[in-house]
Amino acid sequence: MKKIFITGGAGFIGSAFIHQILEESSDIEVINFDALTYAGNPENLKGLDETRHKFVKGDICDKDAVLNALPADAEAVFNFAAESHVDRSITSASEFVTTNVLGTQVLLDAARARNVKRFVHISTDEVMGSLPDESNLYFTELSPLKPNSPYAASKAAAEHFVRAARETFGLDTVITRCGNNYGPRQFPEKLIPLMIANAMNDEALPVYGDGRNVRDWIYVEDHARAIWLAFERGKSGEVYNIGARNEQFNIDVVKAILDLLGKPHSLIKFVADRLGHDRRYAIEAEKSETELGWKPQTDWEDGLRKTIRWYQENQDWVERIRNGAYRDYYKKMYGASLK
Ligand code: NAD
Ligand code: TDX
Repeated sequence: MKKIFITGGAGFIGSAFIHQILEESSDIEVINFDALTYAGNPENLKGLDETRHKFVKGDICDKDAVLNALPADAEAVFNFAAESHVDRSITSASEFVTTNVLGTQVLLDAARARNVKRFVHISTDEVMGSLPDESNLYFTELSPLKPNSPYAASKAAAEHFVRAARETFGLDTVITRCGNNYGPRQFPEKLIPLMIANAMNDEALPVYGDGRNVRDWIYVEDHARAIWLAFERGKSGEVYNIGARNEQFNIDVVKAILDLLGKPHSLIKFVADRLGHDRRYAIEAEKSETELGWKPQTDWEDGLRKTIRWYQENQDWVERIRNGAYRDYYKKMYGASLK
């Protein structure tokens, strides 16, 4: 069995990655190291082949816990663990510095100590800042890092430490930078699941500013596949942008969700804009396509339909979150109570 160490595997993308890896292989064993913060959910791990999935509850900032869980000569560390929500980073940035920066450094040190063969760091397009409205400019791997939110700044800082571990100590590293993911099991604080959950409950859909911000959406399983290929085929020290060439205005995403659910557009409510709100993300993914032989497989309409169906069929999953600490978060964030 080949051992891989995954951090943040109880979250949205990490859990999708583990489901995919275990379904598509027979010789890989996963150690899933996750602190189970508000965003980590053991329900996301249901249905995994338990003989090849070992869950360890732990914080990536805890050096001893990481060293205890990380097997010597593991094939790879895949670092998904992070504080991942921009709005929360605007309210309070310290947790983002701790987990996203310090936690990454702890993992890099542990990977060297355990002689791990490759360190795959999951970063984001947001480290490159914002593109002008409706321009023909795109993020490439050569775009400068210009993070605008505390979240993006912490992810950019983490990338620098990953690079430094390679340049200084020769650790084999690969960084992936993906755009906005959507799909099953995404925590409802993020745009798409928030709008689906609110629409299903006939609640207002809060759209920031003029709704004309652009995000480049990718189905989570396509992202997961690209990460695996970056591990298998990526060149050491390289960065790979991942995107499905699918730019959408936020307002169009929200209207599409309402239409697919058969709900009225009158549920849309324009609210105050996010501070420092990035206008447009758009990814040039040619390097991943040519060097990794990767291509997204899920078309936007199909992906959105599948995603909505998952939330309709898993209302218990959504309701358990909406009835927990998320309820207070929502009230503070949006000044409105969930039903
Ligand atoms: P998520 O918030 O759904 O999950 C994060 C997971 O990390 C949770 O399971 C949480 O319990 C765990 N975690 C948090 N702090 C931890 C700590 N200190 N120690 C151990 N575990 C901890 O996030 P996601 O959307 O799945 O994102 C995963 C990664 O992908 C993140 O690094 C994020 O920056 C990156 N990313 C996300 C997107 C997106 O659209 N969601 C896009 C590009 C990149
Ligand atoms: O209630 C909302 N209303 C709204 O208009 C929310 C939650 C969001 N929005 C807007 C803000 C953004 O323009 O929707 C867009 C998407 O917002 P988020 O889902 O919060 O994602 P974003 O800020 O773009 O960041 C995401 O993509 C990159 C992920 O959360 C990050 O983890 C990832 O790195």
